[in-house]
Amino acid sequence: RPRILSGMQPTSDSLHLGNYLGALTQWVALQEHNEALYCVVDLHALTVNPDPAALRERTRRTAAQYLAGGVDPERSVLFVQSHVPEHTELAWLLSCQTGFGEASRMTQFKDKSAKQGTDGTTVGLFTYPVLMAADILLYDSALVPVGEDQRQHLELTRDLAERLNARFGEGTVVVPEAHIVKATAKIQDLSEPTAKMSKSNNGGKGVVWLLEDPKKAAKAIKAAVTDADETYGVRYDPQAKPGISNLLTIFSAVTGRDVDTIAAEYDGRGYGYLKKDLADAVVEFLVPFQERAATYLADPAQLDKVLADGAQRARAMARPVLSRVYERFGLLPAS
Ligand code: AQP
Repeated sequence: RPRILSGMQPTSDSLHLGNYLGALTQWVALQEHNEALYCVVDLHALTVNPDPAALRERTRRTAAQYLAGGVDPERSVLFVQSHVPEHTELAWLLSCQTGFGEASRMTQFKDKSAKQGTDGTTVGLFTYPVLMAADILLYDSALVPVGEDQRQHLELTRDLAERLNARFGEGTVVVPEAHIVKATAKIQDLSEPTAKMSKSNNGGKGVVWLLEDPKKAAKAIKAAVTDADETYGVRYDPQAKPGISNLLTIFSAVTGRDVDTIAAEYDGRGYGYLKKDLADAVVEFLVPFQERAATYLADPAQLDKVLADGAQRARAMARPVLSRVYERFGLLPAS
């Protein structure tokens, strides 16, 4: 069975609808027929210098949301990145194979460092994609389900994997593929539909948080920016109608109904009807999701047990891969 790996950063109290539709739903689908590993990438979150107590809390909250979204810890390996030290060990080897210029070209680094300035930007933010490559290559992962914003990092991972195989011999690492489901790969911000919905965007006004009061989510949907083009109407056209198209994408993803069918149903009726029914559909999804998350969060000891078990299984998979790569690099075995 092919190996799958993916993760999210515990950088906010709640994941958002973009994380859910772009990544988490794919994770759940893929765990059916693959050997899946899903981690909370807490080491990545250190790049934003979080408050320690908040990081601890958010790590558990993120894991609880994976479970609430349907990640099954019996079938998938659910763990916390820092519990498997092999991630950082492999990252060092990869950082010695990554060009400075190559890392400098990562658009996410360029965007985030431009906002933070030279002194506010850490070396950790710069090497973030190298650690991400280590996360993936450490498990011989074949497939990596992510949203569109991670495509460039995946390309870097593939380049590194090919470089290692060329330099140290075929089979040093597995070259992974990105798994990006086009329909939901980029959920846009509701108040700014040309920008992606993001944990760190726009004061959160156009973000649907999975753990927020569903009434607030409904309000954000009803206040969504729609399009001021002359061709008033409901149709899927991301170029001309980014706001409406984004609402249709979300509607389709949460109800499982086809985008064009939904568009036809609301065309000619005014945007208010579409927004109201979408708000209801999202609330209908959020309420049971939040109940499930609350159950997992009510028993942190049990949650920690699930994560400890996952870490043990992940380490057992990581060790032989790391030993193989160490050996190929010419590092002398300890015994
Ligand atoms: N808007 C989105 N639409 C579809 N997929 C998305 N993802 C994120 N935003 C969208 C996917 O969710 C996963 C989360 O990865 P992450 O925790 O590393 O966070 P990120 O990519 O940095 O996402 P955020 O939430 O938008 O945070 P910031 O504000 O820090 O950029 C990934 O698979 C991502 O593709």
